Amino acid sequence: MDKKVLVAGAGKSGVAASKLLARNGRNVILYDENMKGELTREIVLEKFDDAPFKENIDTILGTITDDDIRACDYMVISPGIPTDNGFAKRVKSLGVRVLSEIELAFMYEQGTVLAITGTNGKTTTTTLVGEIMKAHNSETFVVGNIGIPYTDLADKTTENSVTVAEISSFQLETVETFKPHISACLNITPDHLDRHHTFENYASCKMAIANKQTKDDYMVLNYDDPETLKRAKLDNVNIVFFSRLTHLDEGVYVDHDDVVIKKDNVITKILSLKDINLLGTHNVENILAAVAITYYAGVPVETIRKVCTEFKGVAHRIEYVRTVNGVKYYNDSKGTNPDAAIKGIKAMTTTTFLIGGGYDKGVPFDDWIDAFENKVKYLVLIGQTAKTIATCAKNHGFNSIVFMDTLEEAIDFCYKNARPGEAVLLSPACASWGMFKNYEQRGDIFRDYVMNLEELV
Ligand code: UMA
Repeated sequence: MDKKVLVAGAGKSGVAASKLLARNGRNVILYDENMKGELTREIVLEKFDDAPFKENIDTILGTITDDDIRACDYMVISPGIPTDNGFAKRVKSLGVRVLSEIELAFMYEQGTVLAITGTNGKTTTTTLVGEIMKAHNSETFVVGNIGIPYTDLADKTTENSVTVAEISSFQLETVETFKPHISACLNITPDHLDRHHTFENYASCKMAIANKQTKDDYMVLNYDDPETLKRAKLDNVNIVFFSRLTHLDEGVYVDHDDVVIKKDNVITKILSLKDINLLGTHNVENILAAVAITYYAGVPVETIRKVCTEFKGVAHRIEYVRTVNGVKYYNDSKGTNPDAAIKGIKAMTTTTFLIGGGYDKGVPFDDWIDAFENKVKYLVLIGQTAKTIATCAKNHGFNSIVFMDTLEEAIDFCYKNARPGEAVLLSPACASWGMFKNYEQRGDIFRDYVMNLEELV
């Protein structure tokens, strides 16, 4: 009789992996250490309510016996479970292979895979690549760390489909055969060191995305990032660089305001950065990477240009909403702390009405105020932190402050006072709680309200 498959972790990945295995005829033991004690059998079973062949899935919470582990062919590990924790080590010591959820998905993959990793910019780049690919091929799936487990859709792929996958370092710890046609590593800066222990380990997990690629494949790397540049000498795969700062001999780069590609000594203009709605140099890099990935995936330049110039960014992250009466409105509701909000204001290239304030997490606002430089015309404050932020701003010599009771009133103030060429940015530097359910709801309300503002001709 066929051995079972052990799936570790009953979160999004584990549930999707179990369903995939069950509907493809495998018997599954879904195991969760349940360290927080939040799970019960009923809670887990509910996740399988409408799953075909759910009778193929056994659930074990808390403790699992060696015999149960040995009854399994291999274990699919969820990304959140460190591969060097006690449980994973025990499984390996019992002779059971440990594979990542990505690896399982890849067993069922039939089409072309474009996989994107990196410390920052993964989600924006994956989303943009997904949009470009969808415009070119209606059979495009966007999956992975972005929030949709790859195993949710892997067995729906076909010879003609394209899977665009955002891949984290956690997911790359245990890949064996995973082989994207095009991989990308956008940048590598220290992150998740509690999990990977050293920067070198973390970097090699990221670069593992290319381990199984061959000379028929491409790896897209950031020429401007010293850590990706340093690791670019790979013999197994064709390297394609992108650069914001250097005119490359071959690759995708910025020439004045144009994004161009140079290949076999021929330079082709892809698009003008003036036509892009995304703000910030980090987003220029994301666009360059997306252009490189999709160009090498065979998408015509016109399609790449069209989608890039229409792309509004990932929701709630310096997301361009609309231009009303010559004023551009941006939703950066994801700016839920001063660090994140600093990126928001730094990305602005024009005089800005900044809407801030919200739930009080007791953090200092000094660095955020310092980042205003001379760009902020008015700071429009709402929420619990309004007074604290105002005091801090005044201490830093910034006095153009108004208080509003609601987000809608704050938008109205900006609408009435901003002049053509100026911008309005919601980037609160605070959590939304108290006024909103979460930052998504705050951003949605901002976007909806702005979409309904009247254009005065
Ligand atoms: N668990 C154990 N033992 C452990 C740790 C966890 O049994 O030692 C159990 C928990 O009790 C829980 C389950 O594992 O029930 C959770 O599994 P998980 O943490 O892997 O979470 P998923 O819901 O499967 O979500 C994962 C990714 N989470 C992590 O990598 C931590 C999601 O990325 C991803 O969107 C999703 O798969 C779909 O692919 C999130 C993330 O924070 C957004 N990613 C990191 C990042 O972006 O920086 C890497």
